[in-house]
Amino acid sequence: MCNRSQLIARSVLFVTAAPLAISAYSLSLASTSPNTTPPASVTLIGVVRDFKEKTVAGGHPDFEVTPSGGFGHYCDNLQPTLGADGKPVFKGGGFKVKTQWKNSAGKNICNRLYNQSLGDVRGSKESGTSTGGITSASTFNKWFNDDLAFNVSAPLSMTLVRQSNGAYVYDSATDPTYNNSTYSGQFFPIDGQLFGNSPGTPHHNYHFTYELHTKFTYAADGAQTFTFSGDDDVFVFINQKLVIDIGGIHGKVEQEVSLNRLGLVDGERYDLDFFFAERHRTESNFKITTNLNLENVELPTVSNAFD
Ligand SMILES: [Ca+2]
Ligand SMILES: [Ca+2]
Repeated sequence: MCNRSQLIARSVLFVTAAPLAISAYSLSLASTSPNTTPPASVTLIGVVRDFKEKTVAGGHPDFEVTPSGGFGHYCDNLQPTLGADGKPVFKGGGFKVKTQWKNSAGKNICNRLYNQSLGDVRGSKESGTSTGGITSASTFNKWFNDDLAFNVSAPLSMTLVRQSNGAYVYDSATDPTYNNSTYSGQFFPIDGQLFGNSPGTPHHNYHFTYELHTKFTYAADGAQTFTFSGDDDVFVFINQKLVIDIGGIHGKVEQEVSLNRLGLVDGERYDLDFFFAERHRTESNFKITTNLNLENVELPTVSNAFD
């Protein structure tokens, strides 16, 4: 096993942000005067888990699979509340999205948050149910939990950069690590690492998941939003409730959550738990946009990598 300092040092292998950036942000949190200039960037540390596709030895059945209903955006395959262990729980019985649920501004929203009184536009479902290529609760449980039979894990940092409008953005299309001819703006954080790259062209390490736990303080008058755009599956929980549900294997899909919909208490701190899966070559798009002041929480535990 590695000690904590070794893990921090090694995490830098995968990221553009150095731990120094984390220290700078931590210092800024200590000073909470309203006149404090917001940090120019926020670095959050999560866990990446590498998988192999279903057809190779040691492969996971949910990776590089074709869902029974075909490729596309699926919803309602998870329990609407995080499990007691802080991980999402599969329930099945979900559906493939035919047309998106939208808010009055035309932004896609999670069907669970539909509220006619807010001017939302109701979406529609394809007929029947489908899990979106998730085999079972047992296989889904491996996505975000260490299991030597299926995955290896490592810390992975992500730096959100403050924009002129005050929003923080992490976008693989513009991040210096990926905005080049090698990656073409695609999110491949573990190329040449862990299980290594998949065969074929383009030559990348596909088939991985990313898990991030962070906190923020709710401001009722802050017009706070969190938006994800990308592929494949993304699930976001705020205050343990599912608020972004972009399940399935699909091209780039965006969904936004307005914090004012969630019944939160002004000035209280809440958890935001983020879960991503890259399940199908060749694209991997990843963009977070938020005006929340996300806080880095404790260094995640990784039990498998580098032992
Ligand atoms: Ca992989
Ligand atoms: Ca993909």
